[in-house]
Amino acid sequence: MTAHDELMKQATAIPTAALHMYGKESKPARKIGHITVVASSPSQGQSLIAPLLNLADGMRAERKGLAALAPVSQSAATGSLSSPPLVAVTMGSDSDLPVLKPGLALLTTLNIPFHVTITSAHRTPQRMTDFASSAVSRGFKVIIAAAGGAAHLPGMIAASTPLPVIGVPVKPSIGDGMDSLLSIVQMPRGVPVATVAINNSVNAALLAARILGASDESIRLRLEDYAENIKEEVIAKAAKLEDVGFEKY
Ligand code: RP5
Repeated sequence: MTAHDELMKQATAIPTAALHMYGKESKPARKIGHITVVASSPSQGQSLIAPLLNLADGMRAERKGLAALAPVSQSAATGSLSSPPLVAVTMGSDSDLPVLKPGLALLTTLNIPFHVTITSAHRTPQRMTDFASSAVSRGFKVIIAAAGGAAHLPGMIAASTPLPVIGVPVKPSIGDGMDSLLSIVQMPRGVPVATVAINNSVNAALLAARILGASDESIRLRLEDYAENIKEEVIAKAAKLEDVGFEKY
């Protein structure tokens, strides 16, 4: 049994899939066939092919001796939403996670499915490159990348994908975070990284939502609701301040 037998088996189990094998001998990285999957919408298509992509990623990782990238449908990594993740959120270290949590919570509130993982630019460079270069085929539309210190992760991710990348500069344990900010924002021309303020994962989530909302009306409407809510919060605070005075507020 060859490595791709399981892939062929799973593909033929999809009623709307057709398998086209070229009759070539199987070798690493050689294209020996392709699979056509017919679906009624892009999201249905992504759901159908997600198990095949996960399997292919796992086979590739095993061949290269790497830890497999987490499957796109893994619920613990994708928040509480079951549809295929549109936003990939990655960070250089689990020590960045507390900074990202408010942004992840906001993506959940906005009903935007996301996938969250760790890809260190200097500790796991191959994993980072595999993650970025497979982001399009895994169905992601936007990437949020957080890093601190010599924060090269967002730029390196942007170098390996055509998707928009939003960088979150994380304030390190030493210093004020200006090193992270400048490392991410000062990308040389040709490889852009949209950079938010230091530790501002909420703005990263909102920017990702705005990018998706440009072509998705339901996300755009939820963003309008969000803007209305924060406006009302300020108006209520102003009314209270004017009512009770600054000392009692
Ligand atoms: C960067 O180094 C990470 O993004 C993190 O902000 C920083 C420190 O990482 P740890 O030493 O806490 O793992 O790669």
